[in-house]
Amino acid sequence: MITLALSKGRIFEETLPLLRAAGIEVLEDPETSRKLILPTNQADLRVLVVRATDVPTYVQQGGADLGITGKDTLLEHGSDGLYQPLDLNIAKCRISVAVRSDFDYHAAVRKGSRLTVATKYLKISREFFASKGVHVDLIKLYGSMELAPLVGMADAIVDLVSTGNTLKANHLVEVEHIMDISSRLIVNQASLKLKQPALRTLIDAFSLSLGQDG
Ligand code: PRT
Ligand code: MG
Repeated sequence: MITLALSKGRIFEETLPLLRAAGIEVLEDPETSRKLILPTNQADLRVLVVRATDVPTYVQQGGADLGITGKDTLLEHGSDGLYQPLDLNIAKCRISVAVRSDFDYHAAVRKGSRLTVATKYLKISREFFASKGVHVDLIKLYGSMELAPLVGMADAIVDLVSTGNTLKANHLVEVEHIMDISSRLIVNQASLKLKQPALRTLIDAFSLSLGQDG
């Protein structure tokens, strides 16, 4: 049995066409089903539905043989013991610094001001600001980071941006583009050895449907 960990929402939606191209159909819809283990049309492949931030943990611990996760989640979590054969180029966005439109971020940086930054990406933020030599106090949030500058809790946020509509709706502007983000296939290294033929076939099928060499 091969177990694939996916999160509901955009990653699941954008993974379906890749699975379909490999001849795999997930037999239940995670948005309507209450099941956390979904069967597929392949008797030896099942899908686990887990929180996006838990996908690397499931794969690392062997609860799943492989999974699909954002580069943001992977960088925050760490990728020890994970084999990363493919960038699937799905769920694309960027991770950026944003501030209230009336806050002069570049002037604050030039002056060497200490900035308060709200984010769920502590590691990415710490590394980014350290590389710029900017001193920051980080506030960990689990969602709706956009609120923090609006209520005076932070000077800036570090968050994912795709269309930019969420920032715009909250009168925030992007002032730094930290990095581009897409989702990766991650594989448990022990599984790769123990279940080599089946996993290789699956990785190759993903790779083929992307039109790249794996
Ligand atoms: O939402 P939940 O708390 O359940 O979990 P999650 O946020 O961890 O999962 P999910 O499914 O929302 O995101 C999973 C992965 O999708 C992320 O780790 C990213 O790799 C990727 N992804 C791609 C995004 C976006 N695009 C995205 N736009 N994840 C989140 N967003 C959010 C962003 O945080 C912001 O609130 O959408 C908002 C901005 O979107 P725009 O289009 O208004 O700019
Ligand atoms: Mg989300």
